Amino acid sequence: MDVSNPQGSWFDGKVVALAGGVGGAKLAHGLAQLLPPEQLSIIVNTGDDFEHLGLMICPDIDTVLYNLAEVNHPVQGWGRANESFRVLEEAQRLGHDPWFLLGDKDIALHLLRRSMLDAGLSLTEVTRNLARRLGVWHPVLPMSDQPVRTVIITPEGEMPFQEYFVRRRTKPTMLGMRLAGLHAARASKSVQEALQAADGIILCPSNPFVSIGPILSLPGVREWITSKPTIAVSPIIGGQALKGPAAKMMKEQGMAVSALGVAQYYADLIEGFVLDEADSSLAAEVKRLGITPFVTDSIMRNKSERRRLATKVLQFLKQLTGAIEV
Ligand code: FO1
Repeated sequence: MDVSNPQGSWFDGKVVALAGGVGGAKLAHGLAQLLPPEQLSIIVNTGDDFEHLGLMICPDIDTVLYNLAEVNHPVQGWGRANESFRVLEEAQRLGHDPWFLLGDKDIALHLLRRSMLDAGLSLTEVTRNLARRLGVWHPVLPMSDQPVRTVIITPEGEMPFQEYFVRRRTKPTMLGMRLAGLHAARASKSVQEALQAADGIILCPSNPFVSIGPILSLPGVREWITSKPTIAVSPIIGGQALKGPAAKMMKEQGMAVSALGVAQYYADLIEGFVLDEADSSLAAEVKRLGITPFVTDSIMRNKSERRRLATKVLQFLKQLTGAIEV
């Protein structure tokens, strides 16, 4: 991975990115093309994790790992490229309902994770081990080593996140959400250390509720973030989410479905906000919130566009950290 920067450092100091889902993984990959592992840590949502077929599935961790390793599925963003489904096909033949698509290569990773968790390693240790096996050197940090599980509250009752997201394809109205296990969870030691050492924080273009929200809910995390220069990249462009149900969820929560709505949601955490060119007309309103807007093309269609957006985001963060006294 080319991390050379002949003009000097892309950023002076350490950057922490908060991510979950495909949008977050794409920007994390862009940042990892620019910053060496000592300068970039990625804190990942584990609220989507669940036990399935005896395996521990960690979709957001795996999406970040696969994207950083450049082995992700090129279209869907999650899962592996050049995947086969022999195991799932046979499980289906034996009567299993294959509502959650697990490919053979993906299952191999889940088997290794299962065996390491069973041997008593923490999720942080297991993720570090899996990252190395995939050739990923940047710290990919699960937000917590204790289980925190996102539960979506719908008119039909409560649904575990993957039940709502995959099996029900986000069809039920989201009335709210809760995080089961949060009372007994804390940010992992590695997450705490990364946040304490951070010179700048980036909230990736991930779903604010179900991807970034669980990380922010852990005790102390909001306080660390507010004490550091922080920017967010809008996951909403032109009133729509590029991927996933963020826009639908915002509407159902009674929020403005726009980049401005996201800026308002993060208003007490961020000093800077990255909006797409399609939303340049909202920049003045973002400014009125006391947040510095930065308008750029924020769509990441390929590897070089991930790197391009990451470059812009780091330049913006650098400019803001110069202006903010920490
Ligand atoms: N998303 C789907 O929409 N359908 C699936 O069958 C599916 C399987 C899957 C398997 C492994 C994995 O790591 C992710 C998977 N995802 C699937 C994506 C995942 O459920 C969501 O993208 C995240 O939880 C939302 O961030």
